[in-house]
Amino acid sequence: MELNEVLISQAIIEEYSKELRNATELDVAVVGGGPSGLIAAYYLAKAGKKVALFERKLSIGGGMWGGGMMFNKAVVQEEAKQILEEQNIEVTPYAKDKNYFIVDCVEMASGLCFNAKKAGAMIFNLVSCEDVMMRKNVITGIVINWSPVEMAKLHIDPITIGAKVTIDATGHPCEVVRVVEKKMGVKLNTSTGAMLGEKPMWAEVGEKLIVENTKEVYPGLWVTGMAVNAVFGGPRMGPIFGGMLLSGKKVAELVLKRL
Ligand code: 48F
Repeated sequence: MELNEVLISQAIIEEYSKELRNATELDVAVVGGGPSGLIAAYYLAKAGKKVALFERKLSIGGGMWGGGMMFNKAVVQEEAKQILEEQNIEVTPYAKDKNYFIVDCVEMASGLCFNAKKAGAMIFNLVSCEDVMMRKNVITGIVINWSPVEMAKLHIDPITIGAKVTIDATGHPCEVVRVVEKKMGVKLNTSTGAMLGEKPMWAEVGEKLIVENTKEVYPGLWVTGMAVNAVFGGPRMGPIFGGMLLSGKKVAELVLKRL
């Protein structure tokens, strides 16, 4: 068979366009492809919901690849290890204390990405969420553009994705919630109505609060992962990833009840 380069180009353009067109009306738009966003997308897609995940970077995985200070191993605690095992990702007890489990970051990042896709989530890399779509008192979707457009500061209008639910899984910068607070000037579902900001390192408290505060932060907008602690004033926790996984699972369960 003689390979036809034009046909290859046509196949790519047509198939990508078809998928993006399909993603313009979603049950759930997940912004951010770190551990929490991937886990949320996995459980929602597995439950049959129409889900797409949008990630700014070329690679999916967020803060997983680099572990702690580039030592690419991470720790998870007992409560979260089953989430990884369910996805066939190996966790091994740490010799000095069997309550700490070690996971290889490359296996975790690639495994979570693979399984979210296999569960049926659409995944778009190199796409940034720059805004939300609003109706009276509710978020009804997200506004996206190519990340290179954002990086080059090109004057190009974005396009819009409709979603019954939007999940902010953007990690430390909690970018979607930030846009809502800044541009809509509304009260969020926090103790003061405002974003409270992330606190310094305290793993135990951070891991607890991240799960507790995983919730709807404004009608139509939910928050998971490190964005939770940034919005609700919880501490950071460093390279222990159990809270991220548990938060991603919790947001999926809460959203499923709502949908
Ligand atoms: O930062 P990230 O991994 O978020 P997470 O799921 O997990 C946090 C941990 O990795 C780590 C930690 C563990 O203790 O604290 O930091 O909460 O992944 C967030 C992803 O969102 C992307 C960003 O590139 C990253 O891959 N992202 C951020 N803003 C946008 C975005 C945006 N506006 N549009 C699209 N993607």
